[in-house]
Parts: sequence; structure tokens; C-alpha cells
Amino acid sequence: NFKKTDDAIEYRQSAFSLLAYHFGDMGAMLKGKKPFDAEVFAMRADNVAALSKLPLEGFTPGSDKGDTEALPKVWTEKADFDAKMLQLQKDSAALAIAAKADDKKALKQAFMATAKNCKGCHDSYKKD
Ligand code: ASC
Repeated sequence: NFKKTDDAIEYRQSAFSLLAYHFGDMGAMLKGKKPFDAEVFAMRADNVAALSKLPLEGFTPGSDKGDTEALPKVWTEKADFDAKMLQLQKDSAALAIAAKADDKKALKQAFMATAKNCKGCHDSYKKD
């Protein structure tokens, strides 16, 4: 549990920051911005699958007030927000499995499905 609202905000931002680091590197490999390394890709996919479970806990009641990019809609439409976070967890779990198989096309599809999830949620729930 968090002692202060600011701690919850900092917690979820840290989780998203780690998520973006690992997911971003996977994107860089798929876009050819760096060489594709299947082992590193799979390691990052495992990390994304684990990290995707973390941020939701930080969206505590009242933590819409503070230094946050989260829109008030997160709290007024919490059921939909929660469902979207759970979908991210499912998509990234599938991505972690695809990352261990030798099918680059399926892997790209799983990556795109996860990325679509990130963007969809940002479009609805994050300040731009
Ligand atoms: C990233 C990142 C996001 C998502 C999003 C996907 O690497 O930091 O927020 O991918 O851009 O569309």
C-alpha cells in the first residue's frame, strides 16, 4: 500500500517507464533500427509480460490529483480502464510465447497487437 498519493503516481510511472524501455527496444529491433537478436527479444518480451501487471495497482482512488498525465476518465471509467490493462497483460503474455517460437511473422503480429493496446489506452486515458 502507498503512504501518499504521490507514491502511487511515482510507482505507476516507474512501471510504465520500465515497460517503455523494454517494449521500445523490441520495436527498434522489428523496425530494423538495430539488429534483431532473438534471445534479447524474448528476454524483453518476458519482462514486458511481467511489467504489464504492475501499473494498475498504482491507479489508486484520489491519485488523479498530482503530477500525472493520467486523465480523470481513468477513475470515472475505471471498469473499462481495468479491462484495457488486462487486455495488455493478455497480449503481452501471447507476445512472450510468440517470442520463443521461430515464426517472425507471428511474432510481428503479436508485437503489433500489444502496441495497438498501448496506443489505444493512451489515446483514451493519457494527456497528450
Ligand atoms: C512504445 C511506447 C509506447 C508504445 C506505443 C505503441 O514503445 O513507449 O507508448 O510503444 O507507441 O503504439
